[in-house]
Amino acid sequence: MAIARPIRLLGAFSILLVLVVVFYISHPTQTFINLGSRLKDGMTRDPLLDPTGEPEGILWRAEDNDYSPDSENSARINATLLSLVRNEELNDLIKTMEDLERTWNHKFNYPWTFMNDKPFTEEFKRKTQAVTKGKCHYELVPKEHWEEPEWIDGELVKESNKMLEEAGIQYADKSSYHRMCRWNSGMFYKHPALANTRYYWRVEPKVQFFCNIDYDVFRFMQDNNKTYGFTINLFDAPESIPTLWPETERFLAEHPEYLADNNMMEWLVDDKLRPEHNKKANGYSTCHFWSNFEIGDMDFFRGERYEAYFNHLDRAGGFFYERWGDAPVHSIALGLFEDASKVHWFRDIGYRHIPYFNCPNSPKCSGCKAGQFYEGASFLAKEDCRPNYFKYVGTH
Ligand SMILES: Nc1nc2c(ncn2[C@@H]2O[C@H](COP(=O)(O)OP(=O)(O)OP(=O)(O)O)[C@@H](O)[C@H]2O)c(=O)[nH]1
Ligand SMILES: *[C@@H]1O[C@H](CO)[C@@H](O)[C@H](O)[C@H]1NC(C)=O
Ligand SMILES: *[C@@H]1O[C@H](CO)[C@@H](O)[C@H](O)[C@H]1NC(C)=O
Ligand SMILES: [Mg+2]
Repeated sequence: MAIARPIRLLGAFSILLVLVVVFYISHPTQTFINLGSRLKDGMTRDPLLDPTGEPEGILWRAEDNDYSPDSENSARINATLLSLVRNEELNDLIKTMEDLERTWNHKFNYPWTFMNDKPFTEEFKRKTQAVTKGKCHYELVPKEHWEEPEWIDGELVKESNKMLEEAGIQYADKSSYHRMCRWNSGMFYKHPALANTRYYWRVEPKVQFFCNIDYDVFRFMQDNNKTYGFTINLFDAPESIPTLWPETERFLAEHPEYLADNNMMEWLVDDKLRPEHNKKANGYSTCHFWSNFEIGDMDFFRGERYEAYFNHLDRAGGFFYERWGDAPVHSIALGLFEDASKVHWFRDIGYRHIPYFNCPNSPKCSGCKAGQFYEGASFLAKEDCRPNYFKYVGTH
């Protein structure tokens, strides 16, 4: 019996449709990751509620490669876990190290590098090395990387910090906090001990990790040409950075050639989600990658564009006269000078630094609630800048 051509086509189409549906139902993770692009209507629902798997592409696994701790020819690349930390934070650091070793590093045995403006104690060295099979390095931060540069006016710092503190800016009157922010902005990658290292994963004491990660995260960065990976995207306190954006604009006017073609400008200058923030920060949305977590390629920071930008900011003095954080500084630089495709959201890395989370929906995770962004007072919900990031840059 002859079947009319349109009916035959319809039949074929239906079968194809069923196949597609079956494929998507049986591959929920991939389906979601394939949608990893812009959320044009903003974030109507937290993407972390959807099933999250591993990123696409070839992933290096500990079962298939040599990641044994002492191997000379291991599959490890040029990378280290990196922590600026004080001796007094030892116990908090150990808990964090145990988290990261359990979920990831006991499989890959990457080295740890600890940095401090004061010498580490023997107890610190003994107890940290006991947590990992990876090699631990203990480094002193040179004074010239830590202390205020000579052009900073001490009297002016005191006065302006007093005013910031009165305006409610946390840590504004702690000189160590300002130094730490400047060091994380423009100094860490200049430490001689890191001269032969390209990638770093920044780790702070007290942060938590919740999900098993079964691939070499550093290799992932290298293989996919990623410059920077983040977990959490936030608004900043505009009072801590009133002149950061104006200085940035001045720098850009001198160096328009540094602006990347596929940059993240819209995310940096949005004035719709929190107009007051943009106004008080003089044109900057204050949105940033929360830098207590970062996995990065130090070649970016060591490159001409970032170096010139940091030097410009350093001369302007806002690390001390205001309270510029390394988070907005890194974020603005990446947003202006780097191609947006080179920044990666590590949605699969369950992470917490009080009071915020990145907690994916995955059987690999335990100890956090999928899609929970904050813990504590409800005003914290407003600090979430992911809606803008996903809208203007994407969910990749
Ligand atoms: N060695 C050393 N490490 C420091 C100093 N100040 C801060 N750090 C480290 O720098 C990182 C960031 O400091 P935090 O005090 O956690 O700053 P924060 O995350 O903005 O503040 P919290 O919300 O209180 O955690 C942590 O890893 C600290 O251990 C310092 O003066 N010396
Ligand atoms: C490691 O990275 C640094 C900085 O990018 C580079 O100078 C060095 O050649 C690299 N070493 C190896 C073995 O790849
Ligand atoms: C990464 O960059 C190299 C060199 O530019 C290129 O050959 C390679 O295809 C890129 N890989 C990916 C995954 O984009
Ligand atoms: Mg902290």
